[in-house]
Amino acid sequence: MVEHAKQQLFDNIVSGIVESEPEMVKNAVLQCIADGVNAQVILDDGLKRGIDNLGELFERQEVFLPQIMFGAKIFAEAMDILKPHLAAGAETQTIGTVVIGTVHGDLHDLGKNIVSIMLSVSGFQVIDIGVDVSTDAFLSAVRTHQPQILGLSSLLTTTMLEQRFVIESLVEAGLRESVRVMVGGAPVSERWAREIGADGYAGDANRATAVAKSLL
Ligand code: B1M
Repeated sequence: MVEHAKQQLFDNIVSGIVESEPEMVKNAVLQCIADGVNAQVILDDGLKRGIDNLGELFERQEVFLPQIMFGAKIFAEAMDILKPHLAAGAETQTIGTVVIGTVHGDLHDLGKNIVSIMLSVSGFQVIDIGVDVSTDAFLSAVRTHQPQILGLSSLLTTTMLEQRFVIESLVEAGLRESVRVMVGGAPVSERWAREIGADGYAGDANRATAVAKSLL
């Protein structure tokens, strides 16, 4: 496919997310797939760029919450189209179980969902327990599913603190030795992960897969 035509499709995806035009995004994603563009590239150069642009506009108060919510919906719908293509060539053998969720007080799930998809594609059984997950619910999921890895996602500087709380609660419940904890999300860093006693940190979904494998 000609480079400038591909770039035009990525630009349509970005504009469609920023300008609340779901059909523009859907058509551009489908066209990219039909043209054989790699699903991961569509995600990175189209969808993620679009939602990041929207976030920057929000920060500058040039768009407001309803536009972000609509952009997130468009993103999620496009992910439904991309998911089978990301999963093409997926591992069929299960290499471990991951329980993953977004911490209490936090409703952001686009990134967590991508991490879940990439972990599944890499052979993990993923038990996604959703958003705004209480510490008790994380502990209960660890008891029930006995995963090798517990994944805690957080997108807000305020809810990052919940990651620490979950780890402390695992210790108090006598469960800490039974599970490795991986943390992630935009405000989270390697340093924060070390500070709260997590076993691993990943800055993006591909890294999350590599880190999860290293934690097994
Ligand atoms: Co909100 N939001 N939001 N938001 N939102 C941010 C995060 C913000 C940075 C926007 C901004 O001001 N620029 C800001 C946070 C500021 C801060 O804390 N420092 C913010 C705010 C303030 C808020 C509200 C408080 C706004 C309000 O109400 N006034 C509110 C909070 C609601 C709540 O959670 N209680 C809110 C609400 C929302 C929506 C609901 C409208 C929507 C979320 C919809 C949804 O997720 N279903 C939303 C969105 C979409 C965003 C932005 C624009 C995009 C986030 C996103 O999905 N990115 C965001 C700005 C931004 O980040 N550019 C923003 C795409 C996604 C693929 O990336 O999530 O980073 P990300 O995931 C990556 C990595 O972080 C990593 O891998 C993923 C894939 O590569 N990763 C992990 C994620 N989890 C991981 C876990 C791992 C490992 C890696 O291991 C377990």
